[in-house]
Amino acid sequence: MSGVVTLGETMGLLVAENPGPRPTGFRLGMGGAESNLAIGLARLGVESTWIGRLGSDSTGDLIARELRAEGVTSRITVDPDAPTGLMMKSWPVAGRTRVEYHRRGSAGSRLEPDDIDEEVVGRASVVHVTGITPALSETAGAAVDRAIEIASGAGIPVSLDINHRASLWRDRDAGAVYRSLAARSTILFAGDDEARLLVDGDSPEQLAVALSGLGPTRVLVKLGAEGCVALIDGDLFRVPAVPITPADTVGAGDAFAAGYLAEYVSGLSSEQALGTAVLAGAFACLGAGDWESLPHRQDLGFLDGSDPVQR
Ligand code: KDG
Repeated sequence: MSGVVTLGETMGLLVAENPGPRPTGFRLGMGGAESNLAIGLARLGVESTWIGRLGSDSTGDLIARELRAEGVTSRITVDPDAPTGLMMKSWPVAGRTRVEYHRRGSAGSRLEPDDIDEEVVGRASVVHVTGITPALSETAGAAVDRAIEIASGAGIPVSLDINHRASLWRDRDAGAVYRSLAARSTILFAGDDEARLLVDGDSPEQLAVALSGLGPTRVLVKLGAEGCVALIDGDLFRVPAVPITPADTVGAGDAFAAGYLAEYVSGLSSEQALGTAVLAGAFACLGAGDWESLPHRQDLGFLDGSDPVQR
């Protein structure tokens, strides 16, 4: 088994140490929706594999090292002709986060179907993709299609997180691409705004029903501070969020998906899986990095409403 297998772009992430409209003091880390998920799973004790392309540069080395340190298996194609992408995160005013991308032509965006290791994907328990990857380039979109094709051929569930990035799509029709991916997925994660790019609906419950009409049997509509609504094999669930004071909400969706998938692959009940999902999502908001505050399994008890003092 190769555990949960995911693919996508991971970039260097420069986080401003001095916030404000003219931020300074950027510290280099890394981030990417799919590798955030892979780290979240590894921290919860679930084997995970990340497939992607990195440049032959120090940012690429840093990403490979961090993933190794976090216990994520990676299948990296080193691209000698393109740099690892970069993004910058800052806080122009309190409570508002600005993310700027420097990723056009990056190594990650040059992912292609031949980078998808058939043997690794064919041994997965779940194959997880996001709506970011097809926005990066035609070859990256074809790589997603290839991974789904291998998974479907082997009877492996496909998990899709919409993860809409408006700036990557510009005037292209993201909704049509998302609907096509959803039709080939078993598990679908979407924020309520993202869901409306695929289907019509007012309430989260209506959106979940409409999304399941596209094909997935497990639909999870993320509602941020309101928690989530899920329609799983015909049963409807509403789970409140775990109350916290958020430092930075970027990465919370990846954490939520990691929490859910960690319990799904272990065969836990929907209630347990959704409970871990909202807990992991809350943890992700506690720090400024996209994945650094993701919980290890033993951390979950700090936010689960039990005794506030742990000895
Ligand atoms: O979900 C968190 C991501 O936004 C971040 O880590 C970077 O993958 C990323 C993207 O493309 O925005």
